[in-house]
Amino acid sequence: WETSHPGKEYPKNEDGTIRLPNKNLDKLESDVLYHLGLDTKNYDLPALFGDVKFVCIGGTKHRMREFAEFVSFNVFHGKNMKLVNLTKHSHRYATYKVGPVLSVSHGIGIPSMTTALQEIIKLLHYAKAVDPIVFRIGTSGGLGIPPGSVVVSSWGLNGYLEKSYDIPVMGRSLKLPAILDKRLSQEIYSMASEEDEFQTYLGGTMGADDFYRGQARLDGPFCDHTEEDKLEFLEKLSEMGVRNIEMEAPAFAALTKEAGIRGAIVCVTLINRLEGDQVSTEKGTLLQWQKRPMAIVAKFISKYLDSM
Ligand code: R2B
Ligand code: URA
Repeated sequence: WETSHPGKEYPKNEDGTIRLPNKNLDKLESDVLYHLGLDTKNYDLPALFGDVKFVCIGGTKHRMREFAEFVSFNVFHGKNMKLVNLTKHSHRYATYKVGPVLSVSHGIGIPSMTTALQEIIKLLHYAKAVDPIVFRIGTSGGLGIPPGSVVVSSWGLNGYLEKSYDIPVMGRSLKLPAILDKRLSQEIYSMASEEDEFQTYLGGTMGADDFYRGQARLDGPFCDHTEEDKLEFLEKLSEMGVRNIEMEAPAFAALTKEAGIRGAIVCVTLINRLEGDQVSTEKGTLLQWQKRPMAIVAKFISKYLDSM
């Protein structure tokens, strides 16, 4: 059984702060952002996070610390260097703040990412941050493009090949559209330059709920399809305009849209899935490639701040 609910989008307040329509929140004496290790009673969230303009989320704690360092050096020229993990005692996600930029890890897959993202949305609301933009920087498997390429997502596709994020709620499926902010994705795509040593593409991103079978891999512990089935499926995705496969895109697209927040996904591809399944590129190269989405987002942030 599937019940479709039209995806609602909640406009921001006139001053650009985030409006949350959930009236139950008004009844709380204090709100605990459990996985971020923050709450509205013991922390002055407007003082701590009220100046946030950009939130960048990504899978690993290590990468998000690197992004904070990258922004510190490249956007703020080494100022604001002392990096402290602000959510250390939650033992879940790592959060770093460099001026108006927040860098937060989200783990692997939709449930882990949406737990972090929903608490970030509440945090931005309580902090009264004005017109914040949220990015996901990540890794992915590419479709027919050279490994090391960057994909800026225009939409997310779920495992059933629908451009939606489907979440079971009380025994029914809630369906939210997974379309990303078109202007923002194009602005980010336009950051790519001929001098880059890699190609950047704009296209659809499939977010699978599994790394192995869910991405048609043949190298998991279980496999019930053939190589021909896999290639046929990946070709079909390509024809639909999908450029890469990762594990969070539809949910990220849907929740940022629902909150009325501009959001973008920028991923590097670690492998061409038409040529294989194993991510076997040398570690140092993989780490270098992961800097590519960082560089693009940092360039966007610099440009944005210069124009303010
Ligand atoms: C990309 O990489 C991770 C799996 O290796 C997952 O979080 C994703 O979306
Ligand atoms: N992350 C994924 O989810 N899939 C890949 O193929 C590579 C990274």
